[in-house]
Amino acid sequence: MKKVFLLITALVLLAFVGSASADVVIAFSQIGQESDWRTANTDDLRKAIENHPGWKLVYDDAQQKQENQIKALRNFITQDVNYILFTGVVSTGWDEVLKEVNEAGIPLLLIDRLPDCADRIDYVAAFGGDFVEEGRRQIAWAGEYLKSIGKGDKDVNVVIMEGTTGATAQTGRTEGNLKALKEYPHLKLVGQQSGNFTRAEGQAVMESWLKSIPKIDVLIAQNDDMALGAIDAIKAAGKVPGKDIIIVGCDSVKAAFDAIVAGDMNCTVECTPLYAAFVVPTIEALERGVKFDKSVIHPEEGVFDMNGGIDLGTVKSVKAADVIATRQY
Ligand code: GYE
Repeated sequence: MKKVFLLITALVLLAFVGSASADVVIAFSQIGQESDWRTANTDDLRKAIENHPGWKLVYDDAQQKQENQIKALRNFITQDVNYILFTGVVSTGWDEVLKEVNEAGIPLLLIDRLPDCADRIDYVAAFGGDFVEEGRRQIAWAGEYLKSIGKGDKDVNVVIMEGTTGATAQTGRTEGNLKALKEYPHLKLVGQQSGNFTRAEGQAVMESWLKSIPKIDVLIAQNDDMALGAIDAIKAAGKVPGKDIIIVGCDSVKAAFDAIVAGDMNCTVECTPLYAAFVVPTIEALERGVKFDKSVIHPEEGVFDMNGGIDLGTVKSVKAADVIATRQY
């Protein structure tokens, strides 16, 4: 009798372990924690996956190092996870490891920064910002805003603070920035340097520019964190951010909205980090057997500023103060 009881207990335990390990395991190779955008992106995906019944998250923070991401991806393969979410710190150097993911037959979802090998590998779908368009919008906003205040025919000095060198978000935004500058010949480029997408480096780069460039009228920062760091540097130099220097950021994080409402910053071009709304239904569909065909999806995004109403062709700016209460990140 005792033996039968033990056997039944063992079988029940086995069944339990079996069903627990039948979780859908989703592994996420994240770049690091360089910005408010990144934190919002991690939190959004983490919450959605961890709260989903039957799903389990395996998370890896690569601390901005490509070699850490390569290691993490190989660990995911060894663990035989069910899905991999991937965004690369830089755009090049992923061919080999992503082909290994393909060979292991693990469905790959590309998010945020697309690797340059995207055409040569298999993936389910790609979700991320249209970085070239974001860069175009930054310059177009500055050009159109200056026109709207009657300064469209005056030469102004522009500096571009770039993101992490080689990141798709940096190469794309720079391409958009530089192309759009040709449409606004009165915007003169007088400085171009990386602030690595962080607040601290944004502050340091602005400090050095303020010492070395005699006159700066417009700062284009490829993310809001760098713009916020630059604002600190501008204040410390005794200048008035948002007035002496027009500041255009990117991402549209809460702190940028606060800075715009406070009058320290003029505009932020949106790049949403909220990918769970795409990732969750896609994995649910894959689980139901739906097939995907390497589609690239850019979310619809806005532009937010002090007064609203600046027409950028593809989008019109919205007054930040009017929508600040509805923002999720
Ligand atoms: O703009 C920046 C972050 O890849 C879109 O990375 C992302 C960028 C974002 O660090 O704030």
